[in-house]
Amino acid sequence: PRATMAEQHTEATAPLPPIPRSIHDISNGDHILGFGANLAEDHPGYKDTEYKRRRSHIADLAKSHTMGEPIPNVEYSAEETQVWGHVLKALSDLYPTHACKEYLNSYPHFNFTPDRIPQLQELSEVLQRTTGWSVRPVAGLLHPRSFLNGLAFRTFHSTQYIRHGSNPMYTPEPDICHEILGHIPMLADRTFADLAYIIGTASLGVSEKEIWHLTKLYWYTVEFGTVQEEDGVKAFGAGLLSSFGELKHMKTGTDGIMPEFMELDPFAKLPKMSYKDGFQKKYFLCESFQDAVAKLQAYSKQILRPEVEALILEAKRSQLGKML
Ligand code: HBI
Ligand code: FE
Repeated sequence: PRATMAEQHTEATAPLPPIPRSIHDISNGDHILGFGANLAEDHPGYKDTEYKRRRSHIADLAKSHTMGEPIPNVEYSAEETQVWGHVLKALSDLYPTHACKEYLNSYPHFNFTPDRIPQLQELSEVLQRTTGWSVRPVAGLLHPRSFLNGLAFRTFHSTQYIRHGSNPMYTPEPDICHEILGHIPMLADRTFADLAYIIGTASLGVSEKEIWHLTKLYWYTVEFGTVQEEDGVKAFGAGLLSSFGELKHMKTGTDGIMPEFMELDPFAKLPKMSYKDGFQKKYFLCESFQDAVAKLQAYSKQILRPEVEALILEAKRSQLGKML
């Protein structure tokens, strides 16, 4: 097939996409990738019509939400709550020894209990009080550009459905256990929230190639980041904090093989991400969040468009206004 005019542009000459000015410029419904409600054959819920119906119902709720309005509650069933309880109990045994200090500090703000799945609205309210972040419901895996752009407006797009009950310790995609236990407590920490915000602002209006690099930076920090503490390596990435198996793998390895820990260099070419084939083989190890923030800031400075820099300054000024 003949290339269209647009396709003939090289990466260098392709026009950059428009810069979103507010969260309202970012759609939470147009760009759902991955499973959505149409589960693939290898998804644990593939053959379960009832589960699929439930998924579409929750997806429709998310699509109907308007930013600024309360997030609709989901009435979770006893079976769904049981899955949550199972995951919470297993993970909370590991947190004291495997999770970073910042996570352990924020965790009590949320009063998680095994007998009730928290509602996104109440979690969003806690974040608003602690770091000024908000949660926005989304139907599934959001396009990386929209997802990263959301972080620039201190908004975390969160799924609201739960994994299939046949295998409570496994999910091939983000679900409410991953979002609530992995991401939300970290976003209540100021320095971590800054780290996510920096990746977000760096993503505004940049090329596809840059989005891909930022996706990897996000993956190796927000999803699978580790940090050195006095008594060992601790997890801060949500992919770790929401996976019983992977948390143990990070600390003690699997079948006698320890994962590798590497220093984060945002300017370097980053290793390929592995989604499906088991645990990560390499983790990035940060000296501290402050150090990771400084590194990401240096990188972001190099790629920020001048219009975005102006936008950030403006946002800082209006925030300062609010605090004074
Ligand atoms: N969408 N709903 C949702 N949740 C995520 O955690 C998520 C996403 N889209 C992309 C994404 N994460 C990352 O893998 C990066 O592409 C930013
Ligand atoms: Fe995630």
